[in-house]
Amino acid sequence: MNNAPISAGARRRRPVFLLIAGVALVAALVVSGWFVVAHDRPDGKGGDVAAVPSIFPVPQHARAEAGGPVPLNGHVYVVAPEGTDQASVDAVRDLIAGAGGTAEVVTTLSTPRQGASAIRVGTDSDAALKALRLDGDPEIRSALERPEGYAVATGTIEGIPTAVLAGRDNDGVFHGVQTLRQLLKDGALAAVRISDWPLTETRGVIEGFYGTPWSHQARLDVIEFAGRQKMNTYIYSPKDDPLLREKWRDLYSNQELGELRELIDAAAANHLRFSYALSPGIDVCYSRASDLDDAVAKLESLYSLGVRSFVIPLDDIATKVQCAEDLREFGSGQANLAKAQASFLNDINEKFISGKDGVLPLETVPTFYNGSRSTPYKRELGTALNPGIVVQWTGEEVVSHRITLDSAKTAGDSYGRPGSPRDIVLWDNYPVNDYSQDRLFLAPVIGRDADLYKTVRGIVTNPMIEPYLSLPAIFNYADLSWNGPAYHPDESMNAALSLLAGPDPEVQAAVRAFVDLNQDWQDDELTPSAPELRRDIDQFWQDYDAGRVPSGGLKARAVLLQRLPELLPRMAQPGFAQDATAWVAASAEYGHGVEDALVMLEATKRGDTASAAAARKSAEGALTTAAAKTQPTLERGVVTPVLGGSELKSFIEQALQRVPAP
Ligand code: LOG
Repeated sequence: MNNAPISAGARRRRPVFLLIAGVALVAALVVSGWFVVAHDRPDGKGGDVAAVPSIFPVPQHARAEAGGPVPLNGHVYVVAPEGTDQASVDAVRDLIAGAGGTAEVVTTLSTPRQGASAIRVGTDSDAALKALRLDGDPEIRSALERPEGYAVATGTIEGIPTAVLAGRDNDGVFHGVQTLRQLLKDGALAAVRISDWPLTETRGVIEGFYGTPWSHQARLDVIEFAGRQKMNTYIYSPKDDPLLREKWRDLYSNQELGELRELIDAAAANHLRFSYALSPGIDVCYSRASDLDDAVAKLESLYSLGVRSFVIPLDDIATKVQCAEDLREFGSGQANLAKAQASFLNDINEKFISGKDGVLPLETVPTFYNGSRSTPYKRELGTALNPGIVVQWTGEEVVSHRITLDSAKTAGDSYGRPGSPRDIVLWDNYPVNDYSQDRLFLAPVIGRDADLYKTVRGIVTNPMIEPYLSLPAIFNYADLSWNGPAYHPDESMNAALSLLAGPDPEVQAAVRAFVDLNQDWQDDELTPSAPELRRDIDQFWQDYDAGRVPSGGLKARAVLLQRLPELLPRMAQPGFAQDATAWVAASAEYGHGVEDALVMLEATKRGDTASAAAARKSAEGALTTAAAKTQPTLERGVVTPVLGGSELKSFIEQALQRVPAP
């Protein structure tokens, strides 16, 4: 895979197969708590903060209003002028139905019936805001001046309780609906005044990993989830889809085009841009006219399906030009590779992107896509590449544990021209697990500077091979990229897990116990492995060694883990449990083993050697069963699911060592 500069030790657990593949390549080529004390309020002014429901991503400004809530469980007018975004109107309707009310969609409303309420939705809300005497509100004005901005305000208009949802544009309206959803409780919308907008232009998911690509259904589900969290981008770039890389020149069959169209339409309905990433670098000849034509033809086929955003990733390819023509035209060496790539990308930009209406700036992933310091490659690319082309960058490392504003700024300079930094989108390699497919990364996203938005154009997350297990991190990235300064990893993760688990407290507890086991991100000290479990284990040994009756925490956890296979499928998002099947089964098996170990220790203390021996046998059996290879992978066959730092396994082994074998 990557033969670009992966610094040694950057990814300690990166399996050998990926490195081998790389070498081969070179050679060949919340729901969340209601009324939980609120969020950051940059304004820091008045209002009953405690009464604002938690909203994720955290809005720029949110305050409670004095007027009462807006009931949605009776007759509710949805006042949506002609041309109002249909997806938003539909979502508002669903919201009202969910609250037990009846929606009546109208384009204007002057004499509402008494006892009804209204939601006024649209991009032209001056009159409605004026009726609430908010047309001069500076925060609302700010929101409505910014792309994707929106405001939500409640009060009384024409004598009935009304919520105004004003969008700067249709995206803003749609984001506002997602906020409304979180304002709903007991059939009514909380009385609030919210002014909100995103701090970064591009916020999304890049399906950019090696291994089994996501299913069509998973993509549709992730797109919907991302839209609800106010993301705006899904980049289609699975490494193991042959038509994107190995067979990049081939055009899609009609059936494939049909599926792609469905994704593109779903993205549009959820206010995400579907961004198509064509990776010709494996065997492209940068100076060959027919290769340029083939690339453009492929992009055209996607354009005609409605795609308006394109990426040409050149990561994980040979670090030198490969064909005789290129060698003649550009010469060998890394700087010359940059020259060749810039020439090819500039041509695509000129021939395809710039002539088309409504197409977003072309993006690329350089072959040397990490590190911020200037190098001959970066300098050449920075100078030669059209300044309008955006560069995706992964931080100082391929998988970067920390990403700072300074480093992102330096990268912008290094990939740009003197005095004119390049626009950078952060391709963030978390929670991707293609280099460690036996593990899950379920810790919150940490270690990214809150003010990255000051320099990066956007942030996209490269997720795990397991789509539904990636949703918690996607939720975090939505929060981080919308409003970095208000992003709190634990609060965001807590809200994400509540949303995915649904309301059942037993299921909530099960999800959290499972997530606790999968915190460890490459030994990062900010994601300590299984913190809750370790607390229980430490407590147990303290009690045990002091001759006290154990407090029971570890036993209760072991019992809960055994119930995971039954509890997790009851989550609001059952795909999470489905994706986690192998890890859940291992957790349950270890749960058995821990309980057996506890029985064994206790029986030994009592001098009941027969019971101790039976429990030992059972614990040993659990260790064997849990070590079974049960998780299928694309390139490595079936692997043993690993849980964090193997704390459960270590506990059982330690217990077995403490008790003399019969
Ligand atoms: C690949 C990516 C892969 C990731 C993590 C980039 C730009 N490219 O080393 O497809 O998922 O590492 O293994 C990569 O990150 N190359």
